[in-house]
Order: sequence, then structure tokens, then C-alpha cells
Amino acid sequence: MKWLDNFFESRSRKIAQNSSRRSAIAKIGKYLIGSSLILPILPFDRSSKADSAEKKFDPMNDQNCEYWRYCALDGHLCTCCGGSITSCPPGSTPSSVSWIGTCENPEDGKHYIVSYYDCCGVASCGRCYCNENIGEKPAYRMGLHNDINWCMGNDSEVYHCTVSIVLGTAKNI
Ligand code: ABN
Repeated sequence: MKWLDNFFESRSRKIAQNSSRRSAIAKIGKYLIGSSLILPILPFDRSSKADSAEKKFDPMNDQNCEYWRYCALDGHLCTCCGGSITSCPPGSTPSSVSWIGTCENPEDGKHYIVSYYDCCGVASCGRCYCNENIGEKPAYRMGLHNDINWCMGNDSEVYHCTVSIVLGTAKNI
């Protein structure tokens, strides 16, 4: 088997003579620089960023989580699901119990008591999910936080979306 040893030894020597460590490092360097220059110009999908840039902060748009009445709303906006701010979409029924928040209306600077009803009996709408928690208390007792399916008291506990009903100014209640 001496001939096999000799053969591999001579091949290894030839390879070592024709390639240096420096050239190998140079090749790796070129590859790394090339990929760092090319990757940023590849067409990444940035549509989600564009979408959020288009939805500017607007406390008067009832399809935005920032709409003033939604300050303590956790759920899908019925305004995005075929309903309105105050009415459930067709086929769904308002929950018999609700969550209450106190929100400031930027138009008059007054605070209003807002009641959030879940609309029940139709599968989750899935659009315009908001989780606003102004005035929310820690979840040590049910009813003191808003992450609750208020459809629990209805015939169907299936949650669809949430509506917000202004009950009055905070002073009068
Ligand atoms: N109040 C909306 C909701 C429904 C199901 C689970 C969490 C929150």
C-alpha cells in the first residue's frame, strides 16, 4: 500500500503548493462582502410597514385602535366586521354582560364611561384586533381586567367582535 500513501502525499503537496491560506481567506472575504452588499437590495416584503404608516394616528377613526372610545377595549372592532361602533354585525348578538372603561374624548376634553359589549354567536371576525388597557386593573379578580370573553353569559359563547357604547360623562355617573 506504499504506492497509495505516495499518491495521496504527492496530491496533497500539489494542492498545498497551488493554494495559499491567504487566498482562501481572500475568497471567503469577497463572498461575505458580496452577500452583505446584495442582501439589502433584494426585494423584501415591506408591505406591513407601509400599511402601518398609512394608518396614521387618528383618534376620530372608528376603525383604528386609537379611536378615543376604544381606550379600554380588548377585542376585534365590530366596525371592521360588518357592524358599527354601537351595533353587532348581522347574525351576532350582544353579550348580556360587559366591561366598562373611562375614556377621554379629545374633541371636548371630557371623560366618558364607555361600555364594551362582545358580539356573540358567530366565529371570530379576526380583523382589527385592539388591546387597549387604559384604566385596566391587574387580573387578580375577574371583571377587573378586560381580557375576558363576555359571551360567557349568552346562549352561544362564541366571540365575534366588540362594540363600544357611551353611557355618559364620567362626572354624571
Ligand atoms: N372581550 C373580548 C375577548 C373575547 C375573548 C377573549 C378575550 C377577549
